[in-house]
Amino acid sequence: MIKRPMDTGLKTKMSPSLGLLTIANMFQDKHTIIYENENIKDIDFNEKVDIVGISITVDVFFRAVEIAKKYREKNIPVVAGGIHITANPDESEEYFDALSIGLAELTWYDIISDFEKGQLKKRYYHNTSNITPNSIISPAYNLINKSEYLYYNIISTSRGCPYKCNFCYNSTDAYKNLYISRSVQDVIKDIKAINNRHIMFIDDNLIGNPVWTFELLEAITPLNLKWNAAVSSNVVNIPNMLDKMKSAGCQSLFIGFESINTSSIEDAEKVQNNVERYNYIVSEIHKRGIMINASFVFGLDGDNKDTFKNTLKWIVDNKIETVTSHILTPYPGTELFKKLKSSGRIIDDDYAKYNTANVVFMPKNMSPDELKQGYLKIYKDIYSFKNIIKRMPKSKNQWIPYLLFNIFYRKFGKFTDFICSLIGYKNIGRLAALMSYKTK
Ligand code: B12
Ligand code: SF4
Repeated sequence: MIKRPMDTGLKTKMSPSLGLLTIANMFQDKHTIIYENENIKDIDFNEKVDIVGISITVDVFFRAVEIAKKYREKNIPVVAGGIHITANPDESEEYFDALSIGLAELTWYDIISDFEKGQLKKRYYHNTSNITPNSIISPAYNLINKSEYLYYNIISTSRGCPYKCNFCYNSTDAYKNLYISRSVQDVIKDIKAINNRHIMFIDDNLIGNPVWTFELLEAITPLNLKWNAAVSSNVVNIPNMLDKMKSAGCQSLFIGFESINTSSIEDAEKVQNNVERYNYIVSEIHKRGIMINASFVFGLDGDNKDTFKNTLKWIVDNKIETVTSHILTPYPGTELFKKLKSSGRIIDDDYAKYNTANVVFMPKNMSPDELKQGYLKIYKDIYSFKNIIKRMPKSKNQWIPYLLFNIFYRKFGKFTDFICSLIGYKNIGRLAALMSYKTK
């Protein structure tokens, strides 16, 4: 993983790859699986293996090519999969023996079967026409070395998103028509396998299918969990949803507000966001004692230099507990990428910079440097001591998780990273969860 200026080692050791653990679970009863993560330790290229699978996001594409080269020099076939390969397969073919385009659940069995027959094909596309909730496979949680990660208590309850914002991987060909929620019983099995009362649902949108969400909330309420999830901002339009979430143990919600400019929201084709209702959304969520992690993206066509100070003011005025900011990044294969490419606005094709901390396209109403500096400054300003104090939640119960995240993760991440290296990431993660949510 390529770190951004504000990232510390904590970011790289945050959680294991559910994509790789999913393919691991598909064959762990038949074959020996070795799960490697070079953010944690160097890859052992001398290990005797028959076939290698790599999970690839855009920022690590070139590193994945280097890794593949080393195995292929030893005649070990390499299969590439994951979001970037799925979104943008055409540029990748020459570097790998096979490409998995889409969900491993719908490609990996064929890949291994063809490999065993010596007939590995170049491309495997997922065919989602017959997909059912039970098609989705649980990750092999048993393979996680918990001491290496800050968190391992992550669950993906779905694939895809019902919305298709133009900057998101969900607007790419392979995901355009895909949104599926898993069976609630399978999700409960994952919760049991994780065996922790604090759970993070890492789906794109936990309320993509509200009927299903109510079913899930009903099923987890008796488990007495504390949990976090990402939802779209129209969560407040669904009667009872927030009440039900609260009573099922919801602690905080990640919401893609993206911009406080209506024209930027239109530019992103984010139809579910209504800027006029942002204050109301925040007050309804806060009223129920749920914290907000607001996500913003800067550089949309409606943004200019003033966007940064206006957004900062909105964040502080609304006492948003935590904020994740990004520079708009046209991931290859997305509708945004196609639009910027066709109008000659892509100015950097080094994918290692496509990690939302670099300007790789020509913004409309700012220079690339103004966008970059504005983004760096707003991050600093949001997490200045003055603004951390101003944003303090009203409820005392939330002070510990709030301060832990704002100060020990965002502000003094390097120090926290150092402490973690002394006493173990898992221990710090557990301690933080214990202090924040009184879980084990
Ligand atoms: C959790 C998460 C993180 C976590 C943990 C990452 C980790 N250790 O895996 C953290 C916070 C650390 C993180 C960091 C970043 N992330 Co992130 N993250 C996610 C998130 C929300 C969920 C990923 C997940 O676990 N999904 C569930 C698993 C089961 O799905 P999956 O990985 O896609 O795997 C399936 C298929 O892709 C396929 N598959 C995957 N790998 C393989 C391999 C083989 C061999 C095969 C056959 C199939 C296969 O089968 C799997 C099962 O169905 C996704 C959004 C999303 N919904 O996917 C973004 C996402 C992957 N992240 C993204 C980005 C950009 C980043 C960062 C660069 C952000 C940043 N600003 O720093 C960094 C660095 C990424 C990196 N190099 O690891 C983008 C990637 C865009 C792209 N086109 O590549 C995404 C899609 C978010 C978005 N909407 O844009 N991330
Ligand atoms: S709502 Fe979020 S996950 Fe869904 S398409 Fe838009 S940006 Fe992507």
